Amino acid sequence: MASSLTTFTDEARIALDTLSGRATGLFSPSLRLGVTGLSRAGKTVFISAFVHNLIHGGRLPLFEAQKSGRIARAFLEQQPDDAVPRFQYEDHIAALVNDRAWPDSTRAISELRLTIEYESASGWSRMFSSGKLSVDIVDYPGEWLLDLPLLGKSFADFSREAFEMAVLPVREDLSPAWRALSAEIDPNADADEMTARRLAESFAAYLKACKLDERALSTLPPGRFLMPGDLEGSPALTFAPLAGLGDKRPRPGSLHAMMDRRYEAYKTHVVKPFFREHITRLDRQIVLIDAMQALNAGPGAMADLERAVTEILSCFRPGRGSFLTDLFSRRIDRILVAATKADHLHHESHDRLQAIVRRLADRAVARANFTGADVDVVAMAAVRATREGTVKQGRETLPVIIGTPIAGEKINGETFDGKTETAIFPGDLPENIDAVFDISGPDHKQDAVDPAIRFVRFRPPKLERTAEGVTLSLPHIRLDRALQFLIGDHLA
Ligand SMILES: Nc1nc2c(ncn2[C@@H]2O[C@H](COP(=O)(O)OP(=O)(O)OP(=O)(O)O)[C@@H](O)[C@H]2O)c(=O)[nH]1
Ligand SMILES: [Mg+2]
Repeated sequence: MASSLTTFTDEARIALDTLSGRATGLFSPSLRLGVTGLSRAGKTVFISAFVHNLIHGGRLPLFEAQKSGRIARAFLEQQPDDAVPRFQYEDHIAALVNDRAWPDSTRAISELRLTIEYESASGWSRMFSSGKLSVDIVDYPGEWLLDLPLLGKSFADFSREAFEMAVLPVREDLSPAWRALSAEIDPNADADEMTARRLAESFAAYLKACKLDERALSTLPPGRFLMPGDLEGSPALTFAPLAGLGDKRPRPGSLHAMMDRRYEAYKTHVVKPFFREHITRLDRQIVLIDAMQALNAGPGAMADLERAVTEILSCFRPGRGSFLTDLFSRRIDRILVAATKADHLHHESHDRLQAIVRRLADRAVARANFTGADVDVVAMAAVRATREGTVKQGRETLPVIIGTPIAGEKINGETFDGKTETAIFPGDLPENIDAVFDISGPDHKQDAVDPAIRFVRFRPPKLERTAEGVTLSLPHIRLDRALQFLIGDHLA
């Protein structure tokens, strides 16, 4: 099956890439870390905090090399791939630290190289190893990842699945315009650019509605329809699934033939290069998820999140017999599934959040045809925007979180101005994790889990300065645990 999906040149190129990667690895060992997550999951904030804490010697007690004082210095170096834009680290940090503002949404791929000079823990390795590790961090829009399964699907498969999904209860009312338009069009008619465009626009509008809506669905290929990057308005995106194709071969010159050809071109020129140049070369991966939002929306959204994590895992470490297996040049050996933004909860709920993510990841691993790699989970906040405190209410003492809500955020009818610090009781996660996943409940689209969880988005924290006026590194929750899992063993 693989030969139909990847040409000889692809394989030769991947093999060469791997060889040259290994050769350079001899001089300065490098580790490629992929940071994945659907939009707004916290990728850009995570990368910025990761680098900032290493460069500025942040408080990282669970990151062994730092704790034992073996890191001599960490600094940014030129990235290895000149054709990929550089991750705008300085801009993001300036926004976070000086303006207390979160970075803007990411539209395209970018990369950064962080080099760490360290002293090995064992005397034996100290004699032989350079004591230098380069970590190449790749940031990309998470939607693009959901395209990878398309590599194994024909245009007929893609069309059939798209129409099947469009009538699921959770999507039915978002897709009628596109389905009605498709029903009017005869795939066997002569190819016509305007028809192709109308169909593609209508299909893209439906996908956007699935994502924008509070339903926040994630299985929405093709990914570039949502996040076109540099392909905005390109003919490569002017295709759409067609109804009622069955097993018929397209008549040359028909709309069916044109759509089929463009779909194949999308796979060859968009999906495969992204996969080959970025995904197959990763060594490690962190999958960031915004579990808080899904928890808030109820078990239906949790099921959707679980499906997305399952799809992602099956792409990264496919089991034997998967069409993706042969494309990998390196093997991803560790994957961290991280629930971000834990600073929205009091620490008493962090363990529960972590238990929920663990359950989700365990089930995704079991469902994906997934082999080999270590999977760990963590509930964390790359940047901690809140502190904890207590508030007395009558005889009760309530655990609260204290921070500066972003201007315009509302709670109990009060609108915040973006300047005032406020104490908020965020509510607790339920003790019984099963309830979070139970979609058989009567009210699974509503806040069945805990209507009492209250969300406000906070501004980034105000950084403290030392007596000498030096700004301290960004505070976090368990970022050190994530670092230890992702790179700790390479600094042993
Ligand atoms: N309190 C808190 N908020 C966070 C944290 N990380 C992310 N956020 C919030 O989530 C938003 C999105 O974070 P980003 O890092 O931009 O998300 P992203 O995954 O890069 O999103 P795209 O670039 O749109 O794909 C931010 O604007 C913050 O409001 C965190 O550690 N703590
Ligand atoms: Mg981003």
